Amino acid sequence: MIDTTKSIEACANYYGQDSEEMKNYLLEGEKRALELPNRGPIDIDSNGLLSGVIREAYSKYGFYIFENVLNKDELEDIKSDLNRLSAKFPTGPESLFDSKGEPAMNANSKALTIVWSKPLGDPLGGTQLANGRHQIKMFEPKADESAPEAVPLILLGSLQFSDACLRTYAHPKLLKVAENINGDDFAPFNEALFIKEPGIGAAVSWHQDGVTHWESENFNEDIHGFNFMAQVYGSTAVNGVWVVPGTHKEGKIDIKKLVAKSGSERINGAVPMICNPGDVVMCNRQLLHGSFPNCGYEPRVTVNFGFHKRSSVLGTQGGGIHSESQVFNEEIIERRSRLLGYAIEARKQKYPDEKAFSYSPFLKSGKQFKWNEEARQNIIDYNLDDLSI
Ligand SMILES: O=C(O)CCC(=O)C(=O)O
Ligand SMILES: [Fe+2]
Repeated sequence: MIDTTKSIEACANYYGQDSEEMKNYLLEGEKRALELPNRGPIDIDSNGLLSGVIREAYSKYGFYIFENVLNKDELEDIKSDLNRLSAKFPTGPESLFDSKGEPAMNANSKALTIVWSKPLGDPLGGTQLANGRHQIKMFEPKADESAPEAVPLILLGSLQFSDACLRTYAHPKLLKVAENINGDDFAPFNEALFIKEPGIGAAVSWHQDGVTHWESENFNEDIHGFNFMAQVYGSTAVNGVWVVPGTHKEGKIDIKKLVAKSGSERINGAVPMICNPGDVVMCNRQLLHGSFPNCGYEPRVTVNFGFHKRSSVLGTQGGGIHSESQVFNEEIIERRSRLLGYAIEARKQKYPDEKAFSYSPFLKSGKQFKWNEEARQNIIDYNLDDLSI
């Protein structure tokens, strides 16, 4: 586990008169997180069934930490793509050029690709962005003078920008988990990178992800799907996502009320996701979660990708957060699923000896994919079809 002693101290110091309280919150949260029985390797039996113990813990707490899923090579692969990508980030929110004056990595994108923030800011909290689901504004500590004016927080449509992320998307064990939770005809959601550099990385205010099914007569704990959160550098109390265990079963939560009851944005009972590099969290999208600005010393990059039950998206009017609101029909779901087809092929090219995941809908339709230059062109702006619910 990453030693956070120095980071907790440094982080608390940003919180002025609340610094002692922040320090205790971080320390106590870390302790309680480590006491939860919701971590371990992916355990799938010879029939392809995910262990009942894991399913129960996931259902009880709303998140489960799969340890050691991505090996060193895969992590290095992602890091090297990240380095290449960040060198080609636009110089700011309005810019189409990177720091060398060349076209930025997203210069031709029609879809939204980067969510920016001021350093250590909270760009979503208390705004109407994302359907107003981020109900409160988090404390925004003052970043160092040397910090850039704006920093990227979320990179959307990440599979078109990174082959390493595309390959991780097809990790056979993770897709097997998706199949167990959401059925063998599971559908994609969206993919993103959450980037939280030390001393500048922004907050993601407390929220629940789902937007469309809270009032559904079929409401249940899995109806808004889940996200995998793969940790490239690990994740700590200081830089990681915090969750309130069990809240995925409670319906839509009045976050303002909860914050008032807790006396501050340090919501009672919350715990951080504590991960080593290579761990992958499965997080229910209905779970109350959020992250503080990264005032510590360790970076966090999460390779995020989510999946739904087909019944949750088919025929549903999209929530309009990750894509224009439209009714998701078979055609859109099939089109959006091609990323799985390309990802599985891309992974086979890199890991020919690994047993590849086979996606049931492709078996049924006989659809075949090739990962090549043509496919690469084909996925530009694929995230315009994100199955946002
Ligand atoms: O990584 C974070 O800080 C926030 C992630 C999140 O909100 C999500 O994946 O839904
Ligand atoms: Fe979220």
